[in-house]
Amino acid sequence: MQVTQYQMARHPVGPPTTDDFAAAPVDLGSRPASAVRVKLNALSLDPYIRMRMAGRYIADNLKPGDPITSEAICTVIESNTSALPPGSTVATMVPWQAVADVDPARCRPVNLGDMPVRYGLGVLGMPGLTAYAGVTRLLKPGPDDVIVVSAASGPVGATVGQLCKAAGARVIGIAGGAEKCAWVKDVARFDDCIDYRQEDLATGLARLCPEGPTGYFDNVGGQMLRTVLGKLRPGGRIVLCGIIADYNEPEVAAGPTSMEIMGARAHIMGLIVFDHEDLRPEWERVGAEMIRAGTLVTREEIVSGLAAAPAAFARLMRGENQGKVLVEV
Ligand code: NAP
Ligand code: FER
Repeated sequence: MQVTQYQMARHPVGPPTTDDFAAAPVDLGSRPASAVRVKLNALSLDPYIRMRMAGRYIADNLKPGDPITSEAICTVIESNTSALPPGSTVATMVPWQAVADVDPARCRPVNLGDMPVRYGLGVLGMPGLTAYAGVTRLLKPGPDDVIVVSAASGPVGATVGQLCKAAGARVIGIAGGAEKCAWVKDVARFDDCIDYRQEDLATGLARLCPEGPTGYFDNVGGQMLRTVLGKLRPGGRIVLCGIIADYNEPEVAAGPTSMEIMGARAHIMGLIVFDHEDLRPEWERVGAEMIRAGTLVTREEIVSGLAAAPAAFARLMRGENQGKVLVEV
C-alpha cells in the first residue's frame, strides 16, 4: 500500500513556509506483527513541532527528509493486540500520512463520552491538560488574583483564562489582533484582552490593571515576558509554559534578565505537561463538565486533508491561527 508522507524538506529559516515541506510516496508494506495499523482521523498541529524542525526540542528532532510526526486521533484498522481491536479509537504519535504502523504501547485509548473525539487533541488533550496542570498545580488562582495570560485565544491560553475565571480571579488576556481579542472577551469571557498589535503592552497593562497583575501565565516569552514582569505586583507568580516568540528565531534569544525577576520579587514556575499525565482522567471529566455547563469554550481551526497541513502549520507559526489547529484526514 502506498501513502503520501509529508516530510521536512529543509530546516525553516524564520517562520516556516510550505517550501520547507515535501510530499513523498512511501510504500507501507505489510504490517509488522508487533505493530498496529491505524488510519488517521485528525492530526494535531502544535508549536513544539517548530522546535523539532529547528533541532532544539527535547526529543524527535528532525533532519531534512524525515517524516514530520505529531499526535493524531486514529482508528485501529489491523491489530493482533487484544486490548486494541480494529475499530478502537486511539491517540498516538504518527508520521503525517493517512495510514501508519505504530507501537501499541504508545497508543492511548480515547473515550470522551459525549464530547467530540477531536477534543482529545485540543481542549481535553495535551494543550488543555497543560492549562489544567499549570492552573491547578502551579498558578493556584483565587478571587484576590488578577491573572494575565498570553496567546490567550490559543488552546492553552483560552483554557487557562477560563479556569482562572472559574476560580474567581480577574483575567486579562493578551492576543494579536482585534478579532482574536473580541473572541477572548466575548466568547471565552475573559474580563479584558489587550491587543498588543494595537496598543503598547505596558500601556495596556497600566490602563487595565494599575496595581499590576498578581500572576502571569506565559506562553510567549521574550519581550512580552519582560514587559509583564516589569508590571507584576511584588510577590507575583509566573508560570513559564512556552516561548513561542523564540521558535522561529535562528538562535535561542537571551531570556529576561534577573533584574526584572528581582524587581518583580517574582516566583517563577516552569511547566512541562508530561509531568502531569496522572491528571488527565480528572481533566477529561472536569473539562467535559465545564464544556457541558457552558463555562469552558474552545476555538478550533480545522483544515481538510493532509496536503493542507504544511500551510496550516506555517499559519500557526506566523500567529495567524484562530484557536487549536487540526487537520481532518
Ligand atoms: P497557540 O496559542 O495556538 O500558538 C500560536 C499563537 O502564539 C499564535 O496564534 C499567536 O497568538 C501567539 N504568538 C505570540 N507570539 C508569537 C510569535 N512570535 N510567533 C508566532 N506566534 C506567536 O498554541 P498552544 O498550543 O495553545 O500553545 C501555546 C504555548 O504553550 C506555546 O508556546 C507552546 O509551545 C506552549 N506549550 C507548552 C507546553 C509545556 O508542556 N510547557 C505544552 C503545550 C504547549 P497571538 O497573535 O494572539 O499572540
Ligand atoms: C511545548 C513546549 C515545551 C511542549 C512541550 C515542551 C508539548 C516541553 C519541553 C521539555 O520537556 O523540556 O510546546 O509541547
